[in-house]
Amino acid sequence: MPTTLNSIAKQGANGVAMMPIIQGVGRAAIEIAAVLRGAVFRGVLGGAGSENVQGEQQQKLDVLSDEIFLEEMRSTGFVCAVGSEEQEELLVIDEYAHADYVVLVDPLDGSSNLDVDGPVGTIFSVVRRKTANSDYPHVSDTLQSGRNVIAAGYVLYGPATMLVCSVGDGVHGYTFNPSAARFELSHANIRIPAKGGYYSVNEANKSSWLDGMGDNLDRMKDETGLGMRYVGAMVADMHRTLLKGGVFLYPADNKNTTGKLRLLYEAIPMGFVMEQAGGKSMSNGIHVLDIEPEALHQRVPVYLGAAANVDSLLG
Ligand code: P6P
Repeated sequence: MPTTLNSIAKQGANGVAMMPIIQGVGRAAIEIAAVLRGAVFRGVLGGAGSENVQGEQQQKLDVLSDEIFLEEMRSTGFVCAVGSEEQEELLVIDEYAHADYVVLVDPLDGSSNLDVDGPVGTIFSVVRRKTANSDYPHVSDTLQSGRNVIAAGYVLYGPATMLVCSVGDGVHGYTFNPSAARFELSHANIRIPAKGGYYSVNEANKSSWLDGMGDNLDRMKDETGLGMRYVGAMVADMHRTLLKGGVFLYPADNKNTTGKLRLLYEAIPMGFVMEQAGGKSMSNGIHVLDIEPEALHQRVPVYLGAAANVDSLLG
């Protein structure tokens, strides 16, 4: 009997909620994957004619994926609010404003790949609210370090649709089985290889990196001899790093002086997964999971991968 998302390990008092929340992520993933497959025929590729809070052009599918994800989180009954890359403010789910959990999400990461049929993903993280259940959820409920993450992971929309997640007991990969119309365990207890793999970075930005990261990368390349792969969608680059080894990095540069990737719904969930898989996640000289968030859309530099490669990179 295949292992499905119903087997999500129970983690103490949180176990009751984690399974329905991750099942909700799975339902959203199935819906989003179906929309992506038929997007070109439904006229939903391309720009939405709007910008997100980051000032980035929203793709129509960014908006649609955000709506799908929010609806599935609402249907769990355990989520009081969602912090989304696509929404400037915290989205409170009013009928469940008393519920215990807050979810952070990048609903469709790497959406600039869509027009060329490249891989994209969804990234999520779950924390218990800080405010009392009797209070109305507040953005401060999202501003928690990665040490408070209860569950996190990502969906990769590639040749297959994979949901990779952890509830704090290792990292497990579930692949959508079309014939059974459900996610089934395909990669139990993923551990990042200590050696080998690739370095993954947009090297075109190298001349504008801050903090001497250009020289650091050259030194790491000499020390490790790693090849390079880069897709331009964090989920795809992170997934390859997790399975094959190496390091994924997005340093701060003259344009993004505090980094490009978002702390709460990119760096922290990916850092949690990487560390649960035996890897290392660093930013500005400390562990990503130790950063105390100050804003919902805060950006940070990230260095995620096998410990030896991250250490070689950061010196
Ligand atoms: P660049 C996608 O826009 C994203 O947020 C991440 O998914 C990805 O790792 C990064 O930005 C790519 O940025 O500057 O290389 O296109």
